[in-house]
Amino acid sequence: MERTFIMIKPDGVQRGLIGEIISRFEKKGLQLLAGKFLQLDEEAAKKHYEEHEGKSFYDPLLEFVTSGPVFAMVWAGDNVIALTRAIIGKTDAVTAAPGTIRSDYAVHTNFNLVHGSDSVENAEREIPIYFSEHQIVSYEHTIQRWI
Ligand code: RTP
Ligand code: MG
Repeated sequence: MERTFIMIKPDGVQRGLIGEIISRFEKKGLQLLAGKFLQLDEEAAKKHYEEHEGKSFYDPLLEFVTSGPVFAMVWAGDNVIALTRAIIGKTDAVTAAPGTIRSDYAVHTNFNLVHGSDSVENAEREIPIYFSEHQIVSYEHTIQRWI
């Protein structure tokens, strides 16, 4: 089963959207495998966003994601990476499709509420930054029969 790393960013937490965001993934029929409320230190943030080092938005991005608590999760399901990216919407709230999280709730690219891994390689690289394997559960998801 494909896995992905999802993180509700500090703006999503502060705006009271944890439940709303989790609800969208739950209602889709995806399976929650792990969840953790934490504040990122600079080292973890740098590891997470290493692919963006040197870009113009890198420093503000690090400052933003370390500015307050985040809610980190692992979700699973067939095509979970593509499905969660579709539910989240494009990076820029202006071009994100209506009905996506970023279109419905975000205004600026810099504060776009939620992160989702963009490939299997990145998901498997990001998950261990936040979770050890024993913190990730494995259970029969009975809803799978219906979706
Ligand atoms: P994320 O990694 O957070 O899920 O977002 P993403 O894939 O949609 O976008 P990505 O290109 O990976 O960029 C990571 C985060 O950096 C900020 N960003 N700002 N001002 C800009 O042009 C710009 N581009 C990216 C956003 O917060 C984005 O989510
Ligand atoms: Mg990304």
